Amino acid sequence: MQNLDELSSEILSAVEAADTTDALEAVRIDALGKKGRISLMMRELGGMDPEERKTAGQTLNTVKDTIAAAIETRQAALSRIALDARLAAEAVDVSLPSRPETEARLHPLSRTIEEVVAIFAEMGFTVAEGPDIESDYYNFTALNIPEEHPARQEHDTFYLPPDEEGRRKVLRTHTSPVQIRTMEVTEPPVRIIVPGRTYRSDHDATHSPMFHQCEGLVIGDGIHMGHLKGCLIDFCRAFFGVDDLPVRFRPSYFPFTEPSAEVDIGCTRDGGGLKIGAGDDWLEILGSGMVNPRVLANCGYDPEKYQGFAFGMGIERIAMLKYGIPDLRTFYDSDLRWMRHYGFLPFDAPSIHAGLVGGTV
Ligand code: 2U9
Repeated sequence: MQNLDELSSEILSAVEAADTTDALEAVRIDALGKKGRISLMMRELGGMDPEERKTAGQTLNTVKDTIAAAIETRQAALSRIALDARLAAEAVDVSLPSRPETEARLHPLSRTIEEVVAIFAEMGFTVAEGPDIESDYYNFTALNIPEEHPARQEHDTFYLPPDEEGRRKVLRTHTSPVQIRTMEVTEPPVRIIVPGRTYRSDHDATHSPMFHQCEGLVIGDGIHMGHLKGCLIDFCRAFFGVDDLPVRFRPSYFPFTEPSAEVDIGCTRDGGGLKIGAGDDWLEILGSGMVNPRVLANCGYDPEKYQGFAFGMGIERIAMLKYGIPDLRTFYDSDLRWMRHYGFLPFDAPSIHAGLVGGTV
């Protein structure tokens, strides 16, 4: 078996020397393939006498197993080497500075929502979201807008086809259902703002069938109109960047709030253009009010124990006023020239500390 020892070490050296998967496969075929050198020796066992065949067979099998194991080990090593080479070739230097983005723009509506969120976040509000498709209960009934109430027609609701039981879902006409859903699952205190898409069947220069609102809700023990006024005066001044902006609260009516107030800011229209923050004219910005006790009770809150205030604003409207965008319909045109004019650089995030005012470029 001297020959076999030599053959075995020759093959094992060839295994070690194989530096590609293909070379290794060639060594395997040469040794263990159908016509391989070890396989041919296996065949020769047939011509031996039984005793000799037994010893030679055992030795050959051991050699064969050793070679097979060596091939497997080498294959694993080659795979590891190949993977290391690939990882090195595909390595990304994560410490490189990002490429300055020159083409992309943030839509003024996204920017305005970011600004509103930043201001209220500073006051301790968190953002809540909910479904665009709502049940009649969450969009109307829970908000003290009963069946046959004129508000249901005023809102020009988009209704979906009725289900088997005749119930019609609606595209939410305001984000208020999210506040109802939040109250149902939260114990006071509550301090949320709810930005999102809303839908009403209305289309002209100042109305779009889909538009964006941001509503807010504060519930707690002893919340009163003074909290509402302080919160919304601070918001208006931060949003328009005018520290002494005049803010006026004008009595109004909403079924979900009592008492209710519309919020105006001081402006002037002298000389044709609109200037916010000075003059003797007023501009409506927000609706607001103390949450109607019936709405609190609908959500399982005891109105004797908890009070709250709520408010709502149209995002398109405040964006148009702040950024001088004259026509609401242009928001949805996907016009790249318009985006280059009114859009914002994507990395230019608004913050209270930076004064919120980012430059248009
Ligand atoms: C709950 C209780 C009260 C949300 C409110 C307004 C007043 C309001 C309009 C502004 C312009 C809608 O986009 S707009 O047309 N909104 O005037 N919204 S109070 O009151 C709520 C909401 C939820 C549970």
